[in-house]
Amino acid sequence: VEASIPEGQREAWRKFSAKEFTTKDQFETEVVKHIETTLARSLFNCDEAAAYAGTALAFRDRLVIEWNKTQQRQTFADQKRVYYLSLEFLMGRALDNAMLNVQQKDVAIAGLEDLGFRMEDVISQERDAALGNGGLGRLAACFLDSLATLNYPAWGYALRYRYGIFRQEIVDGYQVEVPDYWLDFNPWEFPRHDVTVDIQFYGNVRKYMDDAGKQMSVWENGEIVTAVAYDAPIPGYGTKTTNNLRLWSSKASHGEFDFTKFNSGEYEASVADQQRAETISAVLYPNDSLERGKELRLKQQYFWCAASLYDIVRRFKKSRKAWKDFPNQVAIQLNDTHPTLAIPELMRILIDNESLEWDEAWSIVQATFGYTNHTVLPEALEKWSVPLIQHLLPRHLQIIYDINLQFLQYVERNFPKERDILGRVSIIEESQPKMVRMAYLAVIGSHKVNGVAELHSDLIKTTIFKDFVKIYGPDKFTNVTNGITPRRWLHQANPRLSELIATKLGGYDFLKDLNLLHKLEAFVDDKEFRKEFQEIKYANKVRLAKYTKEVHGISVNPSSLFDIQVKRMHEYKRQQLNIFGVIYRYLELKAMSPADRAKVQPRVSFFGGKAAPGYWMAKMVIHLVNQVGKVVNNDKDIGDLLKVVFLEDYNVSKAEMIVPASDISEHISTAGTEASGTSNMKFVLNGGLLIGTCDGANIEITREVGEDNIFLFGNLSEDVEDLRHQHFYGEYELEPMLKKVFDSIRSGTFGDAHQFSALVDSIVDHGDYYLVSDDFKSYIDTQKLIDETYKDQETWLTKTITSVARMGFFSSDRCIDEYAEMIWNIEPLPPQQNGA
Ligand code: GPK
Repeated sequence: VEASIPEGQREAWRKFSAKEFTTKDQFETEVVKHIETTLARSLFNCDEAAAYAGTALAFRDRLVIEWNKTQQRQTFADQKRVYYLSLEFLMGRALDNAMLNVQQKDVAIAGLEDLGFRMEDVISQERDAALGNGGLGRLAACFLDSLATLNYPAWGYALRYRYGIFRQEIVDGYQVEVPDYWLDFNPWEFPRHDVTVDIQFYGNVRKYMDDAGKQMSVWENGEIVTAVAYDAPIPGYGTKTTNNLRLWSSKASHGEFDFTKFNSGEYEASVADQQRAETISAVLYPNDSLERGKELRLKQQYFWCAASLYDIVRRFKKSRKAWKDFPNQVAIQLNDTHPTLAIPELMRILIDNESLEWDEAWSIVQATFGYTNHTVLPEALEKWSVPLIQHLLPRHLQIIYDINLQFLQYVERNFPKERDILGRVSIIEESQPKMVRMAYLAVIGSHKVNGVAELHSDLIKTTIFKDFVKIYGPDKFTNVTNGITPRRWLHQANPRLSELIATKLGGYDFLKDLNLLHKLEAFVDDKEFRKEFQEIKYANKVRLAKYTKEVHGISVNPSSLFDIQVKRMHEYKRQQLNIFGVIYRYLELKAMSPADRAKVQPRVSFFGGKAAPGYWMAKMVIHLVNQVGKVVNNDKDIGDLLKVVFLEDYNVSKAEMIVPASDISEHISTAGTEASGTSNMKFVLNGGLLIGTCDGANIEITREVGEDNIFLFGNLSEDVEDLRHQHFYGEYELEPMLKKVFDSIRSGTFGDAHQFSALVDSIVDHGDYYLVSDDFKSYIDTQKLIDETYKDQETWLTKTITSVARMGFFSSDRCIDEYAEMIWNIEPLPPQQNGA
């Protein structure tokens, strides 16, 4: 029900409508008002947490004003919108981002100082919104920033997890998982108790004839869980466009308690029902690139897809347009296969509820959806068992079978001579039990499928989706190389560097048009600029060194070469290669004379990242890093020549401190396994160089910055299969340098060798699937080259500055423009000059 104010009263509304602060005094008025009234605190009772809350609420009010206007404007313009469906949005902190995007941080710094607080301390009070695992979730967050900045009408849809990704504690060198209860105080979300959707599970399908005598199906008698919307404003940078991120929370359909049960004395049963419903949105699954087929996960996926689609369809129906116009109003992007159930769900809505014919419904569905693939790792490809789907979503299983039937008939007509193709491309895998292959359903139900970097997009066409390229032709498949938002990953994370660049380029336009960075190349020989650039890097290293001392009790010298590998712990990302390299370095140092040691480039090896709670091998690597650190950091022979630090609980806000402090960062996945990587882009943009394999976006980074400005090593993806084959037949020898490392582990140098045997054995005895041995020598040689290069600081500096200047391509703005043009077919809607 629309409830607008009558014409006669609107004048008064406009007169009294909320205004945005623009001055320091107005800002302080807002902060104090919120602290005194919203929080019911006073100047005698105001700590940093309260100062944070007051500041956040002041900025929240600002965002809300533009957010409301943006939604009105977009509704009025009635043009096509994009809906980004992602189970993960790794947003990090919101306050700093809001202040910078509305360009009022300076006002707030001055205001807070006046009130007795330092901005840095206030910002650090905020907990990360950590609704994601790693790259996939952070990409979604960068995309929201770019969509708003570029004025695209866009909504994100996700789940409002009560617990985000677990917090990682390191106890005795082992990872311990601690729950992340982030909702205690979250001023950035708005509960919409009036926006609810009832979602059905289980039940049965009944067939009936409609009035016109047509065979229809209806899904009924299921269990109902209610989805409640929570909205968060997403401000663009330097624009008034403020988009919406809608998170669904689950609750029992009958409210707090089932009163019938409650009143009849079944108090516990009534509470249990409520808790079961709330479980759906309770936790983020902490697996990165791994699927485990749990019923609750499937429930989450359907709950979220069904609520989001209901919402999207409801919005479309208000426009009273014909169904064939749906794809002209709505683009839905599937971030990986997690939201693939949206495909059969939209079919169900169109056929069962709206009585469309199959073919018409199907062409609407295909024109609406796009699918982004983020990995070729087999263990990450989602499959759900047919009996599970049958039980939970009986109507959807029928629809999936019908989609499959139509598809296989099409394939059979077009490839009559190919006997095996039907079994290979069928959505249903004929295993025991049968499985639904979600990636195939996503490909079949979408008009475009994209990979996330050039190599990866080529690989999906020749491996997992090879048959589909033959069936649909190559045009259905495309590449959109990932990007990062320069607002958070340059301006916010590295304000001094951003400012230095702005003084050289005559303003901050580069934050909206990152290709402008190329003009920095003109300053590569500018003495003053070089000096400042280097000073900023040093200051960022000092900040990380201070943190390392305070939090981990390890002293590191900021003049050392800072070598950083931060990302989820995973065998394919090969943190084990890195730590084996560190051990090799340590053994070499130990064997040197003091005179030779004096010539060595000092280095600090930083590691950071979470392991999925059930991923034993990844946890073992964390433990090994900590054990090596314990030995190396306390070895008097070594001193500052080598330090090893495991940074606990790596997350977005820590990345903002860590990334700008690197000299070299490691992106060393087995070639062909890392779809893109995005932290690689962040490190280079902040004046660090990379050591990496020819994998993912490393290849495109090399093309942009030039081969001289990156340290590549290792086997190429086209050779990986052969090498694995050789391992399998035992036709290879362990790299002798690596054998030395293993000998030292086995001799107990880093504690009881037994605890690392599975790790060593996976390489020595079990085929070395990730080719650690094959790449080891090349890795060590390249690290030596890095040491040599770093000694010539002027050369190093030239490389880093040149690289920064050449990173324009990797803005997520470029990326979003490509999606908008090639996949979504949407146009921006800039706010008008008059403010409307
Ligand atoms: C890929 F398949 C997955 C996954 O489940 N989670 C995840 O973070 C990552 N990813 C890739 O591993 C990265 O290479 C890539 O840059 C990122 O997705 C974004 O595309």
